[in-house]
Amino acid sequence: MRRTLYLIGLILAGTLMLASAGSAAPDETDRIFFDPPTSTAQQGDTITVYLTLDSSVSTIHGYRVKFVFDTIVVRLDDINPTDEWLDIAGGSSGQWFFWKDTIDQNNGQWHIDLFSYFFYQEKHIDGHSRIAELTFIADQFGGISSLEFYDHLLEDTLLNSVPVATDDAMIFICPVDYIPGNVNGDPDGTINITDLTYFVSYLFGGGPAPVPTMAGDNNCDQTVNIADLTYLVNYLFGGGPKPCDPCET
Ligand SMILES: [Ca+2]
Ligand SMILES: [Ca+2]
Repeated sequence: MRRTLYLIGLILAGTLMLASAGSAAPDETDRIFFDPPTSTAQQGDTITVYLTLDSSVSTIHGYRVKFVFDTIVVRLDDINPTDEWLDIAGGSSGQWFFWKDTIDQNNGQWHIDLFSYFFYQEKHIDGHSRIAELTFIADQFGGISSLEFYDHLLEDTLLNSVPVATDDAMIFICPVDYIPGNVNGDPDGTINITDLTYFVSYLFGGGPAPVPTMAGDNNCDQTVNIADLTYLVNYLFGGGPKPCDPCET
């Protein structure tokens, strides 16, 4: 009798373990995405976007992604594995492989093929990990480009495909080439007391207009007036917020 109860207990325990293993899986899907999902830059700026893996369940051997972007809007500067990825791999160059290639350049779009894997090993990546760093140069004033996955693969140690979701990203190049607060339009974009003097002279002394005029719109309400002067004074001397960013309004 005791032996029978013992066997029933074992069967029940096994059933519960199977049930709990089965219930843990459904909503835990690994995800590969670009971080940040949205970038805004001035023309000529360098834009950094991280290829990121959010892994909750997988022990992986490597990844491969193909993505496309608009090369009229942004120019690819470089792609490298992150220190985070190399740390996961084990650091030494004999323990990982990284490869990138431009596989098509049609119609102003570049198609990039990127993959990396660990030699002779698998790694459990638990959580959010930046796996590659992409840098772009913002080329087109006012341009918009998506960073769009069109193929992807996450492999486990047996080279089986692991289910993975992807999220694309967007890059916006600001259509405004002035910096509010840099009222005198100096090339390095500095906002200081010289701008305040210049602005006071314009508003009250018949001096020249801001360069360009909208560089005096410090609160981004599309007009240039004394409220913008108050805003600038508060920024320079009162600990107030920096003049607004017209790319974000
Ligand atoms: Ca200035
Ligand atoms: Ca204003």
